Amino acid sequence: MALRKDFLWGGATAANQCEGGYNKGGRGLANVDVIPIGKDRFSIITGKQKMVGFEDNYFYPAKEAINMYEHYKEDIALFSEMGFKVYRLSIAWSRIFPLGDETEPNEEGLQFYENLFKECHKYGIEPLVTITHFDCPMYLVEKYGAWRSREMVGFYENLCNVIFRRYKGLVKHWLTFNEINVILHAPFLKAGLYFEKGDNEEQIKYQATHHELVASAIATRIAHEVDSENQVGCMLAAGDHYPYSCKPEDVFAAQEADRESYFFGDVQSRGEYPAYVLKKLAREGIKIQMEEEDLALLKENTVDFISFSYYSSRVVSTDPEINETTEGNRVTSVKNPYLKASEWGWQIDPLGLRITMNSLYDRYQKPLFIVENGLGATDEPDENGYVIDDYRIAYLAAHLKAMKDAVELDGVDLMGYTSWGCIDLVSAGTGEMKKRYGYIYVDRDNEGNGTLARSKKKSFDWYKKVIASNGEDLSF
Ligand code: P53
Repeated sequence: MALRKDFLWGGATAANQCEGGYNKGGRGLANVDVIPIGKDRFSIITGKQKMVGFEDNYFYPAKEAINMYEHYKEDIALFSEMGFKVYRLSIAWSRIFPLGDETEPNEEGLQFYENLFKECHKYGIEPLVTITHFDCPMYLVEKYGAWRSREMVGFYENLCNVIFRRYKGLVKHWLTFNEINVILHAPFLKAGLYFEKGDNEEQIKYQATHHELVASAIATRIAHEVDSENQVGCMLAAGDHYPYSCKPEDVFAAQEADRESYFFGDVQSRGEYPAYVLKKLAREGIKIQMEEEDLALLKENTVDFISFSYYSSRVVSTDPEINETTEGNRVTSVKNPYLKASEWGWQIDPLGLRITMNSLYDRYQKPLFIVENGLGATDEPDENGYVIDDYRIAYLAAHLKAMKDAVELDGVDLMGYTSWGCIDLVSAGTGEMKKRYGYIYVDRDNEGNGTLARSKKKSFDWYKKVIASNGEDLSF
C-alpha cells in the first residue's frame, strides 16, 4: 500500500509567526504579539513574567513577522509552484474578534481570510485551518484571565460559529487548537495564562485545559452541523518518549511522560478523561470544575482525525547520574547518545517518526495527519542569494522515508504531510528569524532588518519533485 492517491502534500504556517500586520485591518492585540525575542522570552512564554503590552527596549518579532498579510498572493503562488495540495495556516482570532468578547465580528478580518482561501483555491490548494495557533486576544487575557475562565468557551464558540458559516465550501479541514498539550509547558504562549504570586499553577493549567477540551468538542459539533463535509482534527505536539535503559523504572517513567500528552488526544479522540489522569489529578489535589453537560459534550463530539507535530523523540531516565539534557522542543529531554542534534539541540530521529505514528495509530485507530515536521537551521545564501540547504533536504528525506515505511510497511492510514514553516518565519520557541525551516528564503534577520524578499532555496525544487512523484522520488 503506497501513499493515498489524494495524499495532501503541503506546508504549514501560523498567523502569529508569518502574518505581521498586527494592527492592520482592525486587528486587536494578542498574547503572541507581546512576546519579545531575547532573554526574557522564556519566562514570558511560561507565564512567570508578565508582559501585557509593548515595552521599551524589547523587540517584538510578531508585529511585522514576514508580512504575509501583504505578501500572501506571492507566497501562495510559490506554494503552488511546488505543487502544494494543501496549505496549513491559522486564523488570527483578534482579526475576527479584535477584543474577543464582541457579538459582531470584524468584517475586514473575515474578508482577509476569505480572499486568502480563494487565492488557494485558484491553484487547487485546500486550506487546512488551525482555529487557534497559540493566539488569544489580549483583551480576553486581561479581562478574563484567558483560558482559566469558563467564559472563554463561549467566546471561542462565537468565533467558530462565525468562521464555519462564512468559510463553508472554502475550508473542509479544521484543527481546533495547535499543540494543545503545550499548555502544560508554555501556558502564556499557548493559552494566554500568566501567574501571580500564590497561584496554584497546576490547578489553573488543568482547569484551562478542561475549558479548551470542551471548546474543542463544541467546535467539532458546530463544524459537523454546519457542513457534513467538514473534518475536524486534534493537534498534538508528539514524539514518543524512550526509556533511557531497560530498567523497569525508566520504562514506566517513559510511559508516564507519554501519557502527559496522550491525555489530550484521549479526551479529544476517545471522548473521555482517561483513568490515569483522573487518578493523577485526585492524587495531586487538582479539582476540575465541570458543567453538567461537559462529559456528554466530550463523548459525543470526538475528532475525525489525529494531527500532530513531530520534530524529535524524547528520552526519560530515573537515574540522577544520567542528566545530560538537550534543548528539545521546550520540554528538556535527556540526551539520546545514539542521535545527532540540530544546531538548536533538537535531536534528529526519523525512525522516531515511524514509531510515533504507530503509537498514535494503534491508540486511536483514526487517520493521522502530519501537520508539522522539519529542520530549523541557519541558512547562508551564496553570492547570488541562493541557499543550498542539503542538510534540510537530508532531514526531510529521511523523515519522509520513515513516514512512508509507517504507511507501506505498518499500514498506518495517513491523510497528508505539511512540513513546518514552508516559508521562513519567526520561531515560536526563540523568536528568531535565523532559525529557518523554509523552502523559500525570506530576507529578514533577528533584529527585523531586511527587504522581506522571497527566494527559492535548493529544497524548493527537491520538494516539488517529491510532490510530483507522490513521495516516490526522495533523491537529491
Ligand atoms: P520553533 C513546543 C513543543 C513542540 C513544538 O518550533 C513547538 C513548541 C513551541 O515552541 O512548536 C511547534 O519555532 C509549533 C510551531 C513552532 C514549531 O513547533 O521553536 O506548533 O508554532 O514554530 C517549531 O523552532
